[in-house]
Amino acid sequence: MKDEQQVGLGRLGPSLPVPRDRIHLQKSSVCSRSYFVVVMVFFHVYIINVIALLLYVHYNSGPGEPPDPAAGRAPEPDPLPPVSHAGPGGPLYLPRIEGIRVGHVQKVALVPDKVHEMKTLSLKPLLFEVPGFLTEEECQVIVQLARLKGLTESQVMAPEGGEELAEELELSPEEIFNLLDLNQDGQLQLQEVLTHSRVRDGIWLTPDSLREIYAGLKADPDGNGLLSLEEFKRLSSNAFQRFLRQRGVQRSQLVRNSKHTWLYQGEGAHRVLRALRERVTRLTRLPPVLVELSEPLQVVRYERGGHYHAHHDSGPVYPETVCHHTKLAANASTPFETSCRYITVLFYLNTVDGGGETAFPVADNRTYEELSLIQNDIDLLDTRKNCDKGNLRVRPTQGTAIFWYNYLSDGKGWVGELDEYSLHGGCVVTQGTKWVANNWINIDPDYRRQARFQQMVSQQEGERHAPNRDRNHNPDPDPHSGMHSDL
Ligand SMILES: [Ca+2]
Ligand SMILES: [Ca+2]
Repeated sequence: MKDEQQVGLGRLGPSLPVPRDRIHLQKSSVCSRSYFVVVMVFFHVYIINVIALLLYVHYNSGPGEPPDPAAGRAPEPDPLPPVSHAGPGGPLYLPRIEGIRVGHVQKVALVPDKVHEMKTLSLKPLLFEVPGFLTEEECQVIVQLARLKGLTESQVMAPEGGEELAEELELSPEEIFNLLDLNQDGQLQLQEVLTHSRVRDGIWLTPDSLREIYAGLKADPDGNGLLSLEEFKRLSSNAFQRFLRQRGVQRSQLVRNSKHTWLYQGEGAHRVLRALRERVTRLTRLPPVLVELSEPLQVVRYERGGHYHAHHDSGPVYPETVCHHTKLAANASTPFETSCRYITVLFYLNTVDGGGETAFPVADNRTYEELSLIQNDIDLLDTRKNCDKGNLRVRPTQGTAIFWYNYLSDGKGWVGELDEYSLHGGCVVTQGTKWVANNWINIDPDYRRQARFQQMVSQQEGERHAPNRDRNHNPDPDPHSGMHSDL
């Protein structure tokens, strides 16, 4: 057979006429026939493969669309996938949407009569944009409902007790100094002090205001712009914030300057709010129970001059960290409490006349270093001053939704570490008003705690047999606004 093939191959030269082939085939009829059979089998298999591939591409990219070269790697979802694949008691697995690459567009079925396009904006964090997620009418309904409910200031004017965490942990001044001294050179640089001051909502410190505080408090007598341990120990725990408060604070000097309210989305809620939650479930492809047990919709209004400096929507996960939503199931008391917001879905309810972009200052950066966020007095977290210097900005367009993962995967289908690249903020609104809404999907990185929490809720439901479970479960959604977490 091998010889026969070689002979055959030798005869494939273009100069040789076809009739000679036939003559040769007739000469050794047994081998030639089997050769012919093998060739025909391969030919058929090849044709079947090609047809199968064409059918696959056709059904995966929809009618009238060129086949996507990435289609093989990222299969598109079925049209309107079913919205139930795990009950409160069943095993949970968190599907994660693939970003493929920045600019990649995939089609998603979210509502019966429309196909949406979902574009990858960054991979770190995994961030997507879906234009036309909400209709103009739906946006207007949500704004009206928020107005009816009434909005309150997102941050109180002069917050007190910014240092209770350190007190609760009973840290000595030396221990606090060591925590702040990120580069461990025995001195506190401006960046190190600023980085720390952002842990909780307070007055936003800038390099300039910090120098002013040092001068006012005579905190840096040797005038080198650094705080030594000795200099640091002479300051009281919340000296900076107290100094600024005494001088008087404007809203623009706070971490955020906006008003917000919460809208319940469960049974009995306005049909637009319920439809929105259903759509978010389809969009995120998460088990519906996780979306249903998450925070209500937060609606935020930024007036002209409003902003929200860059922050993470969720806190880092330490072994002691508990989530707000599973606190009761955790059965533990700890000062480390966070919102555990696995995904943020942000909806633009109007097109803003000027400014108001959502900034992701370190999106797709090669590295993430806390200290390098403030360099040469340029603070990338400052959305009043430096929005134009970050890596990515999204313009607010009515009806568009963007969403991103605040946590990485643990590689086993559950929540991993906080994704530090998910740092984001609202740039200052220079013209008009900005209306946005947020849906946060709360998931406990501790799988067993999440499971226990869901079990508790379903037991409660069984006992009360009440149709309005979200009201029972979330009697007061405002505790969620406690941390530096609301957009
Ligand atoms: Ca230092
Ligand atoms: Ca000094």
